[in-house]
Amino acid sequence: MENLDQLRDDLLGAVAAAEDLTGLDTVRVSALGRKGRITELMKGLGKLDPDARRTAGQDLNQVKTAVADAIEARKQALEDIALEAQLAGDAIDVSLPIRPEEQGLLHPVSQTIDEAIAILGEMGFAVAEGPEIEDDFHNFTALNIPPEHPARQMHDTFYLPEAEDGSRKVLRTHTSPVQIRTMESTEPPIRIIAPGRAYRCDSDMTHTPMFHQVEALAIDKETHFGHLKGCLMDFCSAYFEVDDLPLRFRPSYFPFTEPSAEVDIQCSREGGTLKIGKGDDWLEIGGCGMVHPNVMTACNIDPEEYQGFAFGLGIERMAMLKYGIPDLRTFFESDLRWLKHYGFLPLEVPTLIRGLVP
Ligand code: 2NL
Repeated sequence: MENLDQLRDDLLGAVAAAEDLTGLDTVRVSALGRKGRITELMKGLGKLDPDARRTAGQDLNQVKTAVADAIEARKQALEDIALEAQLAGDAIDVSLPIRPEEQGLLHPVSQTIDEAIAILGEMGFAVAEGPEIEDDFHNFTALNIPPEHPARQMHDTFYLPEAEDGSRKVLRTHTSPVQIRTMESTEPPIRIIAPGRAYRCDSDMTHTPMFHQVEALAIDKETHFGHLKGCLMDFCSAYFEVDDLPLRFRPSYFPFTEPSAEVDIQCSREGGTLKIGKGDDWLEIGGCGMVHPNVMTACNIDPEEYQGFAFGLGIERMAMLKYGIPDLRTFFESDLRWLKHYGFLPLEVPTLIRGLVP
């Protein structure tokens, strides 16, 4: 058993030299496996006489334990190294710049509503909101549009299924019911705007079944048509970014205002390009008037004590005119190329520099 020292040194050297777990296992099998060198020597012990067997057995066991311990220690070390390497590979470098992210853009309708709110907000109007599914009273009756009034047919109303009491709710055909609700619940003075969606069963080149309006309402003891004119003039100059933009008020009819007018802005169509504020042409942008006494009464406001003005503008039309969008129907096709072209960065509010700073 002289060569036991040699055998131990050999095996311990091989264990130390193993560079990975597979290599280490090969060493283990060659030493302690079924045909390993130590195992073979163990088998040979039986041929020795008892005294020699005892000493040789003890010596061999020491070698076996030393080799097994060395394998276990090396295995631990190799596993630690492997874990370290994996952790180093998986590490997140928080100093790396982020991957470029898709930047969403604001739809021109949202941008135009934001601009209208900013301008009219600066003039003292608060934003009011209300349901898009309305009852007949708030959408029609309170607005001086009684049953059988021709304006009901004109409105191309979307009706919801009939309720048990025979009443039918509607998709609001304008944002006016928001103002009706405010008048019902608020003591004048009132200064509100109602931007939002409206619905009419109408679809062609210049109409979509869902569209957007912003309406304004001002009620006080001495509110008069001069206030309405001044308000619309200031709004249009700020929105279209044209100083002293000429406006024209054309007599018209709405059931909810008296007198009523349509509002035109001056423009030129020379050479096929539209220029706002120049030339001798006119372009309609909305309607307005003094709130009809019947509307006041329907909302429990005494028309002998208070009077007010209202106006309504079409958002899509305002956006098309300012941003040169030729076709209304493209607004709601959800074409990402269109939105990339006409969309706005979320914090871009170009008109406000001129509109809000005198
Ligand atoms: C248009 C015309 C208009 C109103 C809307 C209104 C609301 C109440 C009372 C009285 Cl609660 N009037 N709104 C008044 C005149 C015209 O809109 O052509 N819009 C695009």
